[in-house]
Amino acid sequence: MFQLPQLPYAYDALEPYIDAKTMEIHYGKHHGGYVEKLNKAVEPHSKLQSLSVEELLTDLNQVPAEVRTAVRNNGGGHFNHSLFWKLMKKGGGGKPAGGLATAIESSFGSFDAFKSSFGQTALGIFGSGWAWLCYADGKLVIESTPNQDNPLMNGKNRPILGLDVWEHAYYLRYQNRRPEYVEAWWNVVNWNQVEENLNQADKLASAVRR
Ligand code: MN3
Repeated sequence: MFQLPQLPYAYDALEPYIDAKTMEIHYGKHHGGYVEKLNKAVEPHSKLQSLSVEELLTDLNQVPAEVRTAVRNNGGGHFNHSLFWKLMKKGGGGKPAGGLATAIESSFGSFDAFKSSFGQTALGIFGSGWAWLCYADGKLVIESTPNQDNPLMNGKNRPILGLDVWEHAYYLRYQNRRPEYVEAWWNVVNWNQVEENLNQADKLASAVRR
């Protein structure tokens, strides 16, 4: 059975940038709903139950056709949100340091250039989706996915940072003002976690090369 992970902070921890009510509904109802529907989809398929959500998403062709869309949407939703909660923290924001700062500078020229490009990608998504910073062959790239898709579904790029731009992520406080939400979100980014994700992605990539 797939399980809703513990939220690593209180609902109001990200105030005033992300409000407590949004966090409560987003985590409990939306993410909770993806987990519930994912479990329902894999229930008749014991082979799928033994796989991790990442294993499901990286090879959707192994999923029987009649539940593939449900696994894609709800497995994606489960995976994306599990990543997303950890990418934020109370007192986050500022700038990345260490190897992550170096990787961002060498891939985008500067942190500000990265921030502006990532923000443009987030604002350019029509309807619901995600903006991602991904590790790809030793470099960092920005991409976006629609709905609850994840870069892992499309190839080898591993997401290390992601921003949920579904309206459910911001509508209560920001209504239709996605630019204000995106701008505010930088204040809660947990750069230590992003760096940890980068190191993890790098380790996996060198294991494959070996
Ligand atoms: Mn969401």
